[in-house]
Amino acid sequence: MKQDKSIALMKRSKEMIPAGVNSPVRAYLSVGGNPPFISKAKGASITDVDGNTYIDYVASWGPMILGHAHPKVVEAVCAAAKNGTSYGAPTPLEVEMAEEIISNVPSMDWVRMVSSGTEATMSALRLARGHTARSKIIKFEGCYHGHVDSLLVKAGSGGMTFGTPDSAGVPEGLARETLIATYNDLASVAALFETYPNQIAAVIVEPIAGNMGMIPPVEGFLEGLRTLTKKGGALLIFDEVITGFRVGLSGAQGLYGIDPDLTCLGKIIGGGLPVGAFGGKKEIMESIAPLGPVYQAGTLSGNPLAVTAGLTTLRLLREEGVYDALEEKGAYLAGGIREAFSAAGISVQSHRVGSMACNFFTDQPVVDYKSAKTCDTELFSRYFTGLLENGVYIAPSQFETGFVSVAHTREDLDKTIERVAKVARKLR
Ligand code: HOZ
Repeated sequence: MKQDKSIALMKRSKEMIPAGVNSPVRAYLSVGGNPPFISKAKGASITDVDGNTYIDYVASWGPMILGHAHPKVVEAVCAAAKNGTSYGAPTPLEVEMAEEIISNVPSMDWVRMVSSGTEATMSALRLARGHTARSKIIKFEGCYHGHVDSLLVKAGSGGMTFGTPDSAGVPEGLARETLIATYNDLASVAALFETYPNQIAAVIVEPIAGNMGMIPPVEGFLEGLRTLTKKGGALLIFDEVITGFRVGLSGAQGLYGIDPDLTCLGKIIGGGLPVGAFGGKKEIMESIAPLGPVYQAGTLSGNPLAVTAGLTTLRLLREEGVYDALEEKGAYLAGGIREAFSAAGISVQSHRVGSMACNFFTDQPVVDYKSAKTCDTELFSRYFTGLLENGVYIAPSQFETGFVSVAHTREDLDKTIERVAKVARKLR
């Protein structure tokens, strides 16, 4: 694989940008090698500056559910840009976006747009604390909710990949307010409610964990969280930044039939532009400024370009059969990959919900952080490098999720399965 231009760019970049990248996992430190610098993407393919083209399952870490540069999204964004790119004032587009979100996600009576998933979780936490007048929160080991101080405790994603789940720079006093429970283990949550009565403002959870690899909730886990939070007077916050509009129009909460108090969204609702949103029950959202005492604001919130890309995406997702097709493609690919691993005699735990999937290189069932950590990350690195060299682009970490898009064709999926089989045979 030719990489001269990417290597030269990395060299230049490292002179100015920490590790040459603007987000840690992109540096490829855990898998080795030089990250390809991307110059363009179209449909299910992504192309680097050296002219290598890959079948893409990163999908910009989730947003590109329609594939890259969808003609209708591109056209809408170009048209919107001609009317100006930011006003810092209300726009009709934001009203349409709020209607679109609320009509699809029944637990959200009200919503506010922000500019990233991190901003959404940060604001939802502050709101939960302000609304309940309590300061402690419960999060799950290995869940990642953006790089919010209170949430960078036992965090997944880059924290897990690089062995730094507790970030330096988070004041001890703040970290103490973050209580850690075990994903898929209700007893660990119940114990915290017992130890800290009337002190817990909220439980925040990825209803399908997507940042310690992809781990679905076990039966009864989310229902149990709903019961425990109600009983403990705490809010239940669903971080659906990854799962929102990914596993269905009403996200994981629709899939599993749960009614959280607050929901955080991002990724897909921005159609590939920077966006986030948080929302939920009206009586809680009324605490937000200027109606209530919880302050939250943003110069680029509701940005017309981002909202246009998001709205166009959401409307296309509403078309008949989109999620059935995603389910079908996800199942076909996961089935083919499972067979390829089995034929090669490699033990993996294959997880999939709709178009989200992950293969853990371990023979143990993976249900939480501890079991995810049993993976052979060295083997994953060899797998990753093999796929990259064979034109398949997956996330450069065992602890991330892969995404299939509307744009992946049967031919793309077959090619992928073939290449996985080839790489898997060499892993033994
Ligand atoms: N935290 C993101 C994955 N869960 C990575 C984002 C990026 O590097 O673009």
